[in-house]
Amino acid sequence: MAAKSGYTRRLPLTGETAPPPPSAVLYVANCGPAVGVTDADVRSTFGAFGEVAGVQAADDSGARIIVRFHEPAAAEAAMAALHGRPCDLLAGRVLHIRYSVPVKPKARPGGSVPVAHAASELGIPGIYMVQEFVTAAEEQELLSAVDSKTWKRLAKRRVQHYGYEFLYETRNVDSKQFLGELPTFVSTVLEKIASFPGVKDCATRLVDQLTVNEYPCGVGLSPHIDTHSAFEEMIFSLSLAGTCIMEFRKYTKGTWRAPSVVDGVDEDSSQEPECIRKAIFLPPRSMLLMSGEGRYAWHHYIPHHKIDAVGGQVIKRNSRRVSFTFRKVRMGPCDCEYKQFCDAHSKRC
Ligand SMILES: O=C(O)CCC(=O)C(=O)O
Repeated sequence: MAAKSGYTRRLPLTGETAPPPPSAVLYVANCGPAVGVTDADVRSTFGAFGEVAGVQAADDSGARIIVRFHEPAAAEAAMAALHGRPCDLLAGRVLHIRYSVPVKPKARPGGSVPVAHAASELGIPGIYMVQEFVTAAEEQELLSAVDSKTWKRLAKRRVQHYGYEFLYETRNVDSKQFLGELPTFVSTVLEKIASFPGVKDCATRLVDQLTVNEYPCGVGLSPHIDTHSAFEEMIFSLSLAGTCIMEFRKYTKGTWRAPSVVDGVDEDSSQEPECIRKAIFLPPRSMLLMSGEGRYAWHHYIPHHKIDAVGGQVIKRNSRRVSFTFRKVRMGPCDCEYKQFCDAHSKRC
């Protein structure tokens, strides 16, 4: 994750056994506005060990901060007293503290992307978003329905699959293993999908696979393009309960790459090459359609943030987000126009 402060925690070097060199700067996890700790709390807690030169957010999470002392000895004393044990001045909160180092500059320009409130502001062909797609009562019914079913636990989130099981190792499905029709609790959503703006073909059955994702607060999803050979063109994603930002990335030297997600463990994407980035805010009850270029050629990504900056507003992700992603399993070859992003094309060549 990019560090806004210009500092990050110092990771031990391979084979390192000696204690880390002293530094006046500390990286403090489990501390910050997202977990109810104010700047004043931090200054009074750490100020007991020496003059605090500055306190800043370590990243966008709201739960990790950088504390800068003037003297390394003060940082050392604070770490010895506060790391890994309940802190009385912070209502028993356990802080995780390391020495901090300046972040190395990245090869590509990073930083935040302006966040759109409407798909039309994104200017990505094939991406549509409808707010209040389901009512608050329908949202509650959908949440109760999935909460009464069995969740499958992945590393950072829980999932359910209907129609066909989604296989994370290959990011594909076994199209011969039909699990059955989509559950009746999504019937209203399916009816509404057929009248979605941008939906080209209402006559055929539009979707037959559903993945329900439950993301705890602050958990995101690594950048990916849904495998072309696995699913047809239209992918619908309904957001419930919580909010998120969805970022779209088009790699300028894009080619199809092997999936980077195994068993739901999302890899760090900070080493990604140069790309065009656009972002949209997804409120609860909104439906997103990814089709055409937006589905086939742009990666979609949910940053791991506890706090999202949307326009001038700071939006706390203080609830889980549950998404219902509806797709249609592809039974024939993919004949999209976006060959450089197409796994089916790269297999044929
Ligand atoms: O949570 C979402 O809205 C997107 C889910 C998604 O992209 C996926 O399951 O592959």
